[in-house]
Amino acid sequence: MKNIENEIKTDSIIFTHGDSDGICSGAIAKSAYPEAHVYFTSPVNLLKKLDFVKKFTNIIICDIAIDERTHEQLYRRLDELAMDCNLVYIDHHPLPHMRWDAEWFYHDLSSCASELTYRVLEDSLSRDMRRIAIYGAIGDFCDDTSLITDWSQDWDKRNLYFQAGTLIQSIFYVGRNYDFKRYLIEPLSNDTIPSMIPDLLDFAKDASELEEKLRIYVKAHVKKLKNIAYIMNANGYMSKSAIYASSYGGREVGVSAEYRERKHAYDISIRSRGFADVNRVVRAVTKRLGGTGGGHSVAAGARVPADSFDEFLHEFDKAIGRAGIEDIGDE
Ligand SMILES: [Mn+2]
Repeated sequence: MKNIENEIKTDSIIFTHGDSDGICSGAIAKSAYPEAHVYFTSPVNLLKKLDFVKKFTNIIICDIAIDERTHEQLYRRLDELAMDCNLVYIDHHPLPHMRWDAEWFYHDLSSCASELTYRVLEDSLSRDMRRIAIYGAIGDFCDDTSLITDWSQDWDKRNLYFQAGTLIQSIFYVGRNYDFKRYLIEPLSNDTIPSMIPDLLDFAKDASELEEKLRIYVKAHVKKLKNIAYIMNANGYMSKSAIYASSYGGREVGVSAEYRERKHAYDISIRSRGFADVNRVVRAVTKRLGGTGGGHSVAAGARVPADSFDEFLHEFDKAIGRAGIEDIGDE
């Protein structure tokens, strides 16, 4: 990524997130701009990457949340780029106390980025690309919108779920292997079914076996507070162990935490059944305790210094209790 200008010979670029919704959004964008190069990035790195971007005709950004600390600089940079290129920024994450009324900014909290990308670029897409949007929606738990429900009826749902599951499980399996994720974008952008993409069935099978071991581990070791259930150092897919913590702990909110020695901090994944807006709650609690956190209302993440972790758990538990009753009104 450092030599982005030297590397890239085309005039279209796509930045997207490395999870299943981001990969599907990227594939849909690439179907509209087949010559585009695809890069994976994150909210904190987007601005840096945009500094390398100069002479592009099309810049498409999908599924990257707006970073709270740099949103003003980011807006200025994007608006500058939009003056001489076709810029499209598509996102569905909650916004940090700002509104961007720019014509290049497409934002909707109620659907996944893949659905939004299809809607924004629809005129350049085959109608069949809707099923890639459906895979992304299933991956992001956003498959109950009216459009996704409607589009799903054009397919045999049973095979659709099989294909979405194959894709999503293998994306878990490859973790941070961004080269593999980039490789995936091409066949998906041509609407190749995931089960026909080499390696995906094996990866999905292996991921599912690892998940099954994880589920059994969480079932045996989950701990409970009043409003949350949590699992420590499950050493596996964190978002999945948070779901199983909620299930086997019998609480509305599940938390999975793993100690990171190099950072002397805990990485945390949180899943809610909808009882409380965990994005709001975790932002408020981590702000008080010196960590960072955020995400969506039903799925969020955080990083908390190791010395504050116990306090975090108890404060978060209390705040979830309050948030379930009333809006806690942070910030
Ligand atoms: Mn997403």
